[in-house]
Amino acid sequence: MADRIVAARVIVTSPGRNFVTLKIETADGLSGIGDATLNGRELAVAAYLQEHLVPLLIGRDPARIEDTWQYLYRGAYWRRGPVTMTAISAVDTALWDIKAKAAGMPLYQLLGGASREHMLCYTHADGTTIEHALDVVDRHVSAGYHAIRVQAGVPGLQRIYGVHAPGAVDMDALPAEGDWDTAKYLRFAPKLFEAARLRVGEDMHLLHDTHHRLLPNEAAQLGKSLEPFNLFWLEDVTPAENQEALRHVRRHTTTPLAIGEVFNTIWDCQALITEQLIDYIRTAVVHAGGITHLRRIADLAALYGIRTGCHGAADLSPVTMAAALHFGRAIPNFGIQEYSVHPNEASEVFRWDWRLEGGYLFSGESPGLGITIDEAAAARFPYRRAYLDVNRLTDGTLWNW
Ligand code: KDG
Ligand code: MG
Repeated sequence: MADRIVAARVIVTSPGRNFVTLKIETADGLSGIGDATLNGRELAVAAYLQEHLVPLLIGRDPARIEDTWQYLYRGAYWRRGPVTMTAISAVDTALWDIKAKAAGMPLYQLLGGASREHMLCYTHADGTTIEHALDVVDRHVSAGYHAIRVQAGVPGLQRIYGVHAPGAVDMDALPAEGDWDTAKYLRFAPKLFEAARLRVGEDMHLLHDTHHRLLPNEAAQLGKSLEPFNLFWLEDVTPAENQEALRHVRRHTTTPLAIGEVFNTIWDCQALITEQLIDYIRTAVVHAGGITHLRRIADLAALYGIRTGCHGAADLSPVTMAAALHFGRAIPNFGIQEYSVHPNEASEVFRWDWRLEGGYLFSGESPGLGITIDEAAAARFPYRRAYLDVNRLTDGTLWNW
């Protein structure tokens, strides 16, 4: 008789920052976990899972991953959206974990086996000034990284997300407000990258994130002005609810473009991919429907010479990183993996077998995803509300963050 799901639990914990994890257990005594963290809206996904998906999971055959995905996606009637898709991602990831454990294989083997032994990754160098950012760059170079995302404070602006409070998560506070002036930024960014390129030489990969703050023509100007500094990619130059906006950017610059950390489904990037408007797709296991749906996106991207660059900020839990590394190891069109160190306390709650070595990420070899959650340790770090920032133009207009 086929195995059955007998229990599914939502674990909300805050070891340095909030993480939501779904754990599924089977009658055969196997268990699997999936990340369900939607930064700043964590409890919405926890409730969606607890109230709506857990009752549907009990009694299902854990081996029927595709059928379960379709059941939860089509069966909701209300398609797509970050809350729904993050919840589906958690179920999907946990079921792949179980299937790989049942097979006695690390997940990448089930996905077709290794296409590579290690994954190129990039980490963040954030500074309040160019010199400050370059000091952080120097530290990353010494640590062996081959690719670095560089962000710096723009003179005249008081508070820019990720730059003026690097690494800090302000628990229990209302959203912090950043300020933004596009003209100042467009004048400043080439200076930052001229200095960064001079500092690191030709071989180091440099990346930059514009965090959706530009209009399409401003994005085109930025791409053009950064061409002399040979960026690996320029990320989220403009919001992409309107995918066609990227046509204008693409026509005017050869700087490689990456987009997609906020996308939830293949439909969000269909035109970007099929019209070859981007070079890297940033969708992540946790927010874009799990391994099952991310593979569909990556396969479509592969047809058009577009590679992956999965979102990997520290608010995506170590469970997502484990899944991303098995995924990245197997697919033919892996590009790069974002890597941001998790808070120290996270390693008290999660134990994983992936590792960083010599500036590359390695997936583990234990069966499944290679990560477990210690529920007693998780209980020592109760949830605390924490919002993402908001952003305003200097005249007070609420702007893209
Ligand atoms: O929760 C939002 C963060 O993950 C995001 O702001 C980080 O832009 C980001 C990136 O590229 O890692
Ligand atoms: Mg980003």
